[in-house]
Amino acid sequence: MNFISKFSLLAAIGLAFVTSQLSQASEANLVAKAAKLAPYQQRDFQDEVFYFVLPDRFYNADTSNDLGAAANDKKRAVSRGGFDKSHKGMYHGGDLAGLTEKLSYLDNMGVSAIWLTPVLRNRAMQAGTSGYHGYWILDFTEIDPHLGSNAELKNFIDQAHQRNIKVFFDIITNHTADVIKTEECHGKDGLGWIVDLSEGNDCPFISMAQLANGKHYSPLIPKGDETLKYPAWLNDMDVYHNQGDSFWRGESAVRGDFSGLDDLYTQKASVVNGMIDIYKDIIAEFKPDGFRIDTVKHVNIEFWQQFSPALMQHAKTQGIKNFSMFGEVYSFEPELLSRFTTEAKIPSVLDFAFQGAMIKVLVEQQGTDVLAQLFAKDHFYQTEHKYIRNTNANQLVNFTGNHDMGRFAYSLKQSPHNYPEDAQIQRNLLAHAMMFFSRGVPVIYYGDEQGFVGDGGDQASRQDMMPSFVASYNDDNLLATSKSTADDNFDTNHLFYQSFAKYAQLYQQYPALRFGEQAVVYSQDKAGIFAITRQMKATSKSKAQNLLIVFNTAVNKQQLNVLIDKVEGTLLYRSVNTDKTDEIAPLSFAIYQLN
Ligand SMILES: [Ca+2]
Ligand SMILES: [Ca+2]
Ligand SMILES: [Ca+2]
Ligand SMILES: [Ca+2]
Repeated sequence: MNFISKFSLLAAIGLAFVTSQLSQASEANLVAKAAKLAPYQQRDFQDEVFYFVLPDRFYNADTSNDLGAAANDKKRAVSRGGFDKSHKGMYHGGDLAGLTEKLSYLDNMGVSAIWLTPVLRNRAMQAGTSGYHGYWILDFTEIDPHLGSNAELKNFIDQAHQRNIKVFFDIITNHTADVIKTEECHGKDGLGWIVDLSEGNDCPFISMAQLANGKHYSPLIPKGDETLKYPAWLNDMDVYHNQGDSFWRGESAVRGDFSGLDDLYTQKASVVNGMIDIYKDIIAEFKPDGFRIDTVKHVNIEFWQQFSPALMQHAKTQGIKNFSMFGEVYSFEPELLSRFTTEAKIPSVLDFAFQGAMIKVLVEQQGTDVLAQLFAKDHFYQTEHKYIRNTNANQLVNFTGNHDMGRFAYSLKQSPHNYPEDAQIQRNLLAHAMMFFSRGVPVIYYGDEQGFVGDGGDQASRQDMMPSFVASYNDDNLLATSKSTADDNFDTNHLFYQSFAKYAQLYQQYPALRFGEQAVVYSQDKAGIFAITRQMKATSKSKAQNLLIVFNTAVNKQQLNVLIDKVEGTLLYRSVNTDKTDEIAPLSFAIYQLN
């Protein structure tokens, strides 16, 4: 964006900017504590600061459940075991009681909503690793015994609500645990592999065209596993695609098994209705505040068109007025992501495109134009739905890294720029500030607030907050601390914990940071300034507010007079002080209230 266009934009909204007249609000001028949050029942989705956590990796408050189901529990025998604290792919003992015990740690950081990885009962072991992550569900009616009981989940939600914190469940409709095998790939007993695995560990996908020509698999359930799933209709092999493993492209992305996980036939009305009933029951029993939906891209859009409105309506009948849902659509293209908030009628999605832009701008040092180009597509998300609230980009869910792709700190560590630790710290903080203060709802990935780094994605990014016994975690150099993951890492004095608490405070204090319409006022083709305004009209709850947020992604200070020559406003906060008010320090941000 060039100088003229952003100048005219600001001129058009009636701003006069005199940099020398910027008044600087001291820290003391900010309220000492975060603005008092409205009661959770009344809060909007956009009011939340999310914390995304794998309960197994958080805190172990009950060692009696570490092995999962009791040894004499015949019904749940497959949900016993898989416990090995030194193996990154096994259960580590964290549980719902542990999360409950650590609620004050989250509360004090300004977390207002917790998103848990799936907590329903899993098959404990599949192909040499365990269901510690929760994505291998067998029983959609009860909590995995490694994590606790249904009663303990209710207690956790009660305790969170008493602290005015919402709880979101991570739900799956695409697949169940891997129980179904095929004669062609696994032999008549279904217990091994009989195909050539030299090309990878999979059962080749059979396309619709091949099916039409009579080619098909002969699915089977190994002896003894016929009634493992709950509700019972899930044990019927006809409710699955049975077309072999997905190779992640074309029709296989929707109809193939996710590495053997039994892929539900989500085009069948019985499956749509069955899944709607399962999650209606979950809402009725536990009264969560919302759902994060897994593997959305791997289910046909028609499924979501029925599922999403049905659950949103049901939650309302259960008295959860502001129930919300956001989907995981693993794509970096707003064109595709937005199909799920518009056509598929899911209220929101995780903004992978925002995450990708963070990598480009703060790891790869591309120009801040990358962000302007991203936000220029925000209108794709705009829609009006009959049963769910209208959607727009303000409801997207921002994140910097996650449990599949790895942490933002890992992207920095392995960058060819060879950032020293100081630079990694500054870039990590700035990425999180952009996550909080750009349009969209922020999600802190657990452990990021303690400087966790990791060696990559998936298992390598799922470190323990409690003292870890995993050697490949414990040899990491954590950022901004002398601790390692072998230590307890609930340090409320950690720089990142303190900084995120500050960001959360600002986010809650200024409604325009949550609801303000965003306009990009300055970007450039190299690292440097990126500036946005967040403007909101007066509402019954708050006055009109117009904020200017300036980020500096460069390693040298920048002059604000490149932004505009005249601004009259008040500096509300800046992350790094400079001698002059018309400068912005390297890798820092500042928030101004415009008059
Ligand atoms: Ca435990
Ligand atoms: Ca599927
Ligand atoms: Ca399978
Ligand atoms: Ca390591």
